[in-house]
Amino acid sequence: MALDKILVTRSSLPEMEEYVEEIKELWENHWLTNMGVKHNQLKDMLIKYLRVSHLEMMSNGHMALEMALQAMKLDGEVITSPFTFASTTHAIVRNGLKPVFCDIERDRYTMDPEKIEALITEKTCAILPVHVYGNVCDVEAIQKIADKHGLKVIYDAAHAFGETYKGKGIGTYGDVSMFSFHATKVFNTIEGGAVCFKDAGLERPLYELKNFGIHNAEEVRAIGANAKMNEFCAAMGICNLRHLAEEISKRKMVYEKYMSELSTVKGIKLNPVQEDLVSNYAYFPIVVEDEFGCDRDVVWQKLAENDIIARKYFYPLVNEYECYRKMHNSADTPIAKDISMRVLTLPMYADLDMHTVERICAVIKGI
Ligand code: T4K
Repeated sequence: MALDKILVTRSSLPEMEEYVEEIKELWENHWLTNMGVKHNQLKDMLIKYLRVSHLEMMSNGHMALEMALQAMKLDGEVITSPFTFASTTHAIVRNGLKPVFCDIERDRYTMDPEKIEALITEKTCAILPVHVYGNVCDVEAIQKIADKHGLKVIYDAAHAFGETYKGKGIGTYGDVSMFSFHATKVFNTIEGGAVCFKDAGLERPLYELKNFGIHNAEEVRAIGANAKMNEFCAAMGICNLRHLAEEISKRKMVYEKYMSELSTVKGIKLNPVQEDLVSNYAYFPIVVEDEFGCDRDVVWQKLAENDIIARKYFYPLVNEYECYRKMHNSADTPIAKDISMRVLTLPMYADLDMHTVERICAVIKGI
């Protein structure tokens, strides 16, 4: 991709000198992975930052979700959203579980709690909703349903790092939450992720599962994977976490600029921050409504002609993927289907300058 293009996001990086300083120690101790000093330091920092009781770091968000589902020893059907990245559903299926797709709410793009109960069968073991774009699911309604039916709740919080809802860290809702620290996320460790959980009993299984299920030098108790975060990634996380508050406040300025530029454009639906949410401004989605006069793909094309590469997160829906469409029908999730045809996420990152935001909005207004 040419560097002069404006891409949907751009990784945050610390000053190079800061990172070099942070990794110097690794040349002294030659300990590069397998839960070293940086890994443990970042873990402690994250527990405080996210205001959670338990957390295990992983090599990426996807493995965090896979390991969490395995550690919970779930069996049967999992109610989830098709309006997400491939990872969410793949983690379910790769654990031998069956995804059951629930439609989303039109305004916040997260699982519609009113549609969950109709999907519950005697095989349902869990609900796995997604905090899409950093919009928080209706956590209270979902918990009520889970409690009533004895189901676990696992949140895909890949987009929601650092958010608080009603004064509580977002990772404290449900039984488990997964965060992604991928290069494209608000907080990155290059590749990385974490799982936060309430049940202290999951700590040891998660620690062992991410290290091949090794219990001790002579005993392997479970069929684990290799999902350890290495020391270079953890060091990047330590540096990036120091600057995160500033990064999020810059994102907020970008968000406010977009809102003021686009709020008067008829047919462009914006995504206001929910009440009681301290947002991380992860993404800037717009929904192109009929009133705009042309469809989402035209908007995407016009932006691309101007070297602005917006992305259709999330199109197609997961239940339309080649690997799932024989078993699932996107007509069963009509709102998710409709939004996936209309949504566009505009460039959003801390260093996006106001002049570029104006230029992006001018292209949209010009259509
Ligand atoms: N659940 C949800 C809801 C998720 O959105 C994701 C990941 C996961 C689970 C899984 O978490 P991880 O296992 O990834 O930790 C990107 C990311 O690769 C993916 O992490 C993310 N969601 C997804 C929404 O977006 P692509 O295929 O769109 O990435 P790509 O390579 O096209 O990059 C998008 C833009 O980001 C580029 O145009 C420029 C920028 N970029 C990219 C990279 C790789 C950078 O600035 N630096 C970089 O190093 O999936």
